[in-house]
Amino acid sequence: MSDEIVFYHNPRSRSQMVHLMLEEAGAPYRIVPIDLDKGEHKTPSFLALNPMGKLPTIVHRDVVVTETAAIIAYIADTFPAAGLAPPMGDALRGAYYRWLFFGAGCVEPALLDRMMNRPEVERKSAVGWGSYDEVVAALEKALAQGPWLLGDRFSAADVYVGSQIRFAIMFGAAGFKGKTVFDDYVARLSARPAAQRTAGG
Ligand SMILES: N[C@@H](CCC(=O)N[C@@H](CS)C(=O)NCC(=O)O)C(=O)O
Repeated sequence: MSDEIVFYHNPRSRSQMVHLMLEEAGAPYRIVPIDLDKGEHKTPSFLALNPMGKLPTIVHRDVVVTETAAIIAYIADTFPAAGLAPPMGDALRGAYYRWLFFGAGCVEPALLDRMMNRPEVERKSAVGWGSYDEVVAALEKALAQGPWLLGDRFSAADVYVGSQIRFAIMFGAAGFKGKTVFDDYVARLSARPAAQRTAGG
């Protein structure tokens, strides 16, 4: 069976993060371009893969994986030679999971709240991501030592959360833009060869 990952991609979408991850991992892949304007993500054949009709979506060895964070974690584990996930039993595995899941469970909804001007709920204790400001502060603290979320070790968590932070800065999100800790982190990410290979898509 081919080891090639079939990657359904549109550069104007979250699949950009997966593109970066595929390059970081040195994984074999083939891009299937998806034109969102033409609704190619809502065709019966695409919906058979991902009933949400969303990107990113990959197929590897006949297995479909969706959800950006899950795909990134899957690639890290499937191509271990790239060293993008601390192995089972490594103490850093805890921090690795922590920041990957924080990206999906906290950064993503907090950022969308802010970008869509959704009012913050009154009962912060009942909301998994607390508040936008707390999410920003947690990331700032996590990166205070650097250079990466796991300290000296670059990981797939940086691919995911780093891309979210880059996106936040690009859109001028308060708390991210103009803050040295985030600017320097994104500059380190952008200097990586994989980031340069995938710049613009
Ligand atoms: N929870 C998903 C969200 C994916 C998502 O919303 N993708 C957008 C593009 S950035 C999409 O495909 N939107 C098209 C649509 O829903 O019609 C993830 O993290 O991967």
